[in-house]
Amino acid sequence: MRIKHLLAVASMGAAMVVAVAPPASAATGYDRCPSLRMCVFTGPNGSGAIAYFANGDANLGDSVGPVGMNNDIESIWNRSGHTWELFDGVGYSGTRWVSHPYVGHNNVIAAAANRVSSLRDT
Ligand SMILES: [Ca+2]
Repeated sequence: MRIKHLLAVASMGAAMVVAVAPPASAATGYDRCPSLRMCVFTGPNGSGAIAYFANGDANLGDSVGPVGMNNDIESIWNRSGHTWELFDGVGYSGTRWVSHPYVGHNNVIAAAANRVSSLRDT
């Protein structure tokens, strides 16, 4: 029983490390964003936690895909090469904002800050 408990804790600890560990390059800020991805950050100017997407996420509040980003996106870098849509509702609903490619990284507009709940490649 004791062994089982320790294994469960160790496993959870390992998963948490994977989720928050920076890349091996120890990049910071916007530089953490891989090419060909849509990157979103919980803080302004590429600070805070990062999540990145190839296709999108219909619900940032569920456990499918990155977690901890729902209503918590303050800056983005669209390196996907495509136009993306961001929404304040889940399932691509509600107020819609558009992110164009090739414009560099930036803070989201004030009206969208900490309000995005779904996003997708168009
Ligand atoms: Ca999700």
